[in-house]
Amino acid sequence: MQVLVTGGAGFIGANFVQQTVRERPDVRVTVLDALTYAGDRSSLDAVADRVELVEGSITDAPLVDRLVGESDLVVHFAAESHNDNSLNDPSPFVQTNLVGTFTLLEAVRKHGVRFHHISTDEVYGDLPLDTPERFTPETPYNPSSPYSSTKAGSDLLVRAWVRSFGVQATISNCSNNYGPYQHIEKFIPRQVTNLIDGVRPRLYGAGLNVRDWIHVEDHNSAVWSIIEKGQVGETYLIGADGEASNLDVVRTLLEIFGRDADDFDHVTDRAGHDLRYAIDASRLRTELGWAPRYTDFREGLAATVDWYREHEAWWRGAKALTEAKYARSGQ
Ligand code: NAD
Ligand code: TDX
Repeated sequence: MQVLVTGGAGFIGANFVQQTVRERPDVRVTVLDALTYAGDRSSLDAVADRVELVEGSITDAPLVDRLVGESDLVVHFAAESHNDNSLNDPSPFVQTNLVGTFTLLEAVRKHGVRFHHISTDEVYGDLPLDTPERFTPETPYNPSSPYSSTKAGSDLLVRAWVRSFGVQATISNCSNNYGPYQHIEKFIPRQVTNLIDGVRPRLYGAGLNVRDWIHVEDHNSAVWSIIEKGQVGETYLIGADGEASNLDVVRTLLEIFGRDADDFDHVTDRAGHDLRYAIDASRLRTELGWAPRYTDFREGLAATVDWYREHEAWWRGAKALTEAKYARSGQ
């Protein structure tokens, strides 16, 4: 099987490619990635001899048409993915997340190629802090940020191409991922690399916002379950019952680093900051028989800390620039 992975040099995509090459000798992988600030060729070093990396944009229709025409399956990870960046400049989010997804859909429609669209739980907006309520596939779309609204729009394009044109597509909406190769602009690797540098972690606002954490390998095993066993036209929510407040995550990291529990700073809150995300993944578990492997969040975090300690060369180059960007917004 020939698989085209868009965004395969980014965090989740690179983990997906590495896992796929390791576990599926029958699959040949081509990566299409624009290598933006978030993409890193070296994230595929371990599998470079088994993977073709094409540097280019998913908005480039002739290139997309050619690569899709050579594939049996497209797994679409490529996106502008950071909420804070989308508040500073939404324009690349509209281009990549909306126009890029549209370009891919037109190509899979023309060539009759199976498509899996990677999306986020943020399309559903947020939940109150103190309720047992969780997102389900029936929760109405209600995105808050330029990032999540462009992801919501891309999901709706996929649904329309399934219904109107019979495109063979599935969608997954996953909660917050953590693990190796995540860009250090994101919450967990930002705090981990701060702590490695002896800098105090930075919590937006009071730090009470809740995210539902899943290890990236569990996200990717769920994606393969959906590709192999999911029903075309359907949406699957991916989550591993990993709810934790940002404050809890920072306290756990401080403990792993042997630092005082109050050794952090509160900084300017994010505009429109979603309060809580929580996923009900029972459909994935019952219908497709999927289960996560990383069920101990502290253990997963400790392994992630070790990875960043051992791979300083991978992230060091981006640290000063990333922090300078945050400093400009008081974060
Ligand atoms: P990332 O920012 O780490 O990686 C995105 C990749 O896409 C990069 O390699 C980048 O170079 C590439 N890219 C960007 N614009 C492109 C373009 N125009 N053409 C081709 N490639 C382009 O993002 P991530 O965290 O790995 O997220 C991957 C996908 O998973 C996204 O669709 C995101 O919405 C979704 N998602 C992420 C999370 C999370 O917690 N990180 C959770 C749920 C869903
Ligand atoms: O320094 C920080 N301090 C802080 O308190 C940063 C960078 C973030 N935060 C907070 C904001 C969020 O409540 O931590 C939480 C997580 O922040 P991010 O890592 O930016 O993730 P989030 O905005 O929740 O979105 C992530 O999960 C869903 C991914 O970036 C998205 O791509 C995915 O769709």
